[in-house]
Amino acid sequence: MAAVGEFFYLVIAIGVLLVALVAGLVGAGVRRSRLRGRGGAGTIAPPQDRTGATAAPPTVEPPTVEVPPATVTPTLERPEGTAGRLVRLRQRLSRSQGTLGRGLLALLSRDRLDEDTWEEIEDTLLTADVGVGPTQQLVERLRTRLRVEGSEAASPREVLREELLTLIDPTLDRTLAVQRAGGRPAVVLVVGVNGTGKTTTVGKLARVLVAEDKQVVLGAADTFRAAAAEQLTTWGERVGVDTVRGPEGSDPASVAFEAVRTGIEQEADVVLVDTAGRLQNKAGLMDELGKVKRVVEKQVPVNEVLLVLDATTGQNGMIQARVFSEVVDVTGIVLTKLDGSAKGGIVVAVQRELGVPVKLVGLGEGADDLAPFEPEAFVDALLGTDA
Ligand SMILES: Nc1nc2c(ncn2[C@@H]2O[C@H](COP(=O)(O)OP(=O)(O)OP(=O)(O)O)[C@@H](O)[C@H]2O)c(=O)[nH]1
Ligand SMILES: [Mg+2]
Repeated sequence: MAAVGEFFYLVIAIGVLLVALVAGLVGAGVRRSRLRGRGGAGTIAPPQDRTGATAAPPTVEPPTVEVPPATVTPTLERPEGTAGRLVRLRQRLSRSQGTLGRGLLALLSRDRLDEDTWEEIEDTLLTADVGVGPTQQLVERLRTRLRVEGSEAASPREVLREELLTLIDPTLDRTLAVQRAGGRPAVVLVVGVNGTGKTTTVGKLARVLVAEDKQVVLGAADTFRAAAAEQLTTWGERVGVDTVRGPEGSDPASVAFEAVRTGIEQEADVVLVDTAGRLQNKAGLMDELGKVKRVVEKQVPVNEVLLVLDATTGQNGMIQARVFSEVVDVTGIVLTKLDGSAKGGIVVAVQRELGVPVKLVGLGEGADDLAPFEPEAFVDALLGTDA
């Protein structure tokens, strides 16, 4: 009986051992799978890169950027078409620039073109900010033509018109790169010193594009002031265009990136990116604009970099133009406030300086007071209507 009893205890002991072993194994398994569950997401997922360099689209969404839903209100405005805008604005142009054209014409129409007269012609051109080089070139050509052609010459108005046109160069390509390419939107970066009219230009340009039935997205990459994004959003809302924005002080490059991502998603034709002008020094400017461009180009090439210059700032504007062109590859110039300046000669000077055409001109604070720059219409406005 004792042996049976011992055997019975042995069986119980083995049973207890087996149960303990099984329980231990299961526990370890659970712990292992828990560990896997906790550590997996953090170690396998790609690094969270706000710029999206390596991440797949669903993981790059920067949490700080707000994309408002499309705001289609019944009060949408119908912007004016581009054709004939400069014609409508011609009167405004001739009011501001007429002194230059009419002054030159009066001088050239004198019976005797003596040295004093030629000097006066030079002064008139320099006062209108045409710049020293182009002024000398124009005077030289006018003198030669009037001397060589003599009485055979066309009227002074004709000669002046032709020579001014040559100076402005009608052969330059002034079209804006705003076509979708490779199934992706065109990207336009708008840069310039503060107060020159960048935000206004982005707003007006959005209207020009909407009038051409283009689908537009705006990016408020001026994050210095909340008011800047607000200003741009208001422009967009008026014509049913979405504005992508971030909180005040957020990274401009990530707002620009998000705007382009939204543009791709919405299959937009164009993404217009407004930037800040309030930068303390050139190094800061270089860093910020360079970064915005680089980050955007991880998705789509930047087709157009428009430099906005205030025509009333004269030589200062020229200095700004130089600084910006060293920082980014400017592809076009927008000359604003031509309605408030008699210094339209800056068109010539800035084109010479940068080797880049003036593509758009701002002629007032009205929503549709932005026009494609047309050399012929500009010169005609300068010289006033028919002789
Ligand atoms: N008369 C006139 N005023 C203009 C023109 N373009 C812009 N403005 C005015 O210039 C002022 C400044 O324009 P903004 O578009 O805010 O300038 P900004 O470059 O965005 O300025 P920051 O955001 O401070 O860098 C506004 O009062 C505009 O109405 C123009 O072609 N003619
Ligand atoms: Mg602005």
